[in-house]
Amino acid sequence: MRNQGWRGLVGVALALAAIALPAAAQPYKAEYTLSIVPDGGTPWGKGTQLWADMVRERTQGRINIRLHPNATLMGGDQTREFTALRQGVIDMAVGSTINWSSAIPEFNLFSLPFLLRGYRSLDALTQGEVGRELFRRVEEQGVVPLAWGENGFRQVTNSRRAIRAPEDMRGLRFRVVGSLLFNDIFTALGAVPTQMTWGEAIRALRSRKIDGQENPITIFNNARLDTVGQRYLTVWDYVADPIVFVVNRQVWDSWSPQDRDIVRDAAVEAARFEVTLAREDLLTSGQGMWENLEARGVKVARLNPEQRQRFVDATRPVYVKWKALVGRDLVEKAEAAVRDESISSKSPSLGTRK
Ligand code: X2X
Repeated sequence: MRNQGWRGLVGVALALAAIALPAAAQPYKAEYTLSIVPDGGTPWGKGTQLWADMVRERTQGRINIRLHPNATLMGGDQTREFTALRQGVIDMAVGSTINWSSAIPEFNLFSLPFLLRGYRSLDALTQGEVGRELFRRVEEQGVVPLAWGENGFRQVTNSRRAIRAPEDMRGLRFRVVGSLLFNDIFTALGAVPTQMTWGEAIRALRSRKIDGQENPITIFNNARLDTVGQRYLTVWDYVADPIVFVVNRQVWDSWSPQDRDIVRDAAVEAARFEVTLAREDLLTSGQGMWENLEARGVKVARLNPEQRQRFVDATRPVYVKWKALVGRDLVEKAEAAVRDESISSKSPSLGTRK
């Protein structure tokens, strides 16, 4: 009896050790890499830096994170970021749903043309069941998602002429990001899309190899695209680009439960700050945003409901094709969430960016 009791205790001790060992076996790294695609001066960059700073401070330096902006950890190729993260080449990232859509096709949801109607509808997706489902997809790929941030609603700019109708885009050469959905949208609108990384895009705009691009206003301003001839901007809010704060699974598992809590809480706080900065037009300091652009020689065009509808109609076949590719169930859930939101807030439609 006594002998058996002793053996039982050993068994329990071994079992406990087995639980504790993997964490103990993986020591903390001296420094963790944190990747982002744009410049550190963007809202995306500032929010990410805040995450790193809060974690370093709250863990008393146990988790020491270095931010690597401008996609340098992937040699500029932003579409490889998620794979590098999965493989542990990168420890952490705050990445765009567009850039990661090659690994997670469901992320193309936010790029379905004209699905979204303002910030509230975007929040209804990321903060609701759709957001949770997308986080499960990320988890399944061996990456730990912690919080949603935001690059922003993407606006179209070019150096040639004002765009108020699909015909205005005919023949113009646009840089598009790395999902074929964007090629389809721009082709449907009669334009000539070319896929490039963001670094290549800035160079191609400067040398006038392309006529235009599409990005949120904060990215436009950070890169000062007005100084490379991008004189026409159309506010069309055709897609939005949420970003996700994540950690590689092995790295996450190597941290103590307390440290994981610190990293998660800091991600949530930093993401909240980041979204506030990204929605510059809602900030008092950002009220003059559009006027500032005009003062720098950028002609800003806004679409009225009829004009917007022509873009919706022209891109409808693309929406239908990609709805099937993203997953009909998920898209229908998203459509219902957008509809419910617009009924509950009675937001009219276009221009309700609150
Ligand atoms: O490449 C872009 O256009 C950017 C910076 O917005 C993304 O990373 C999706």
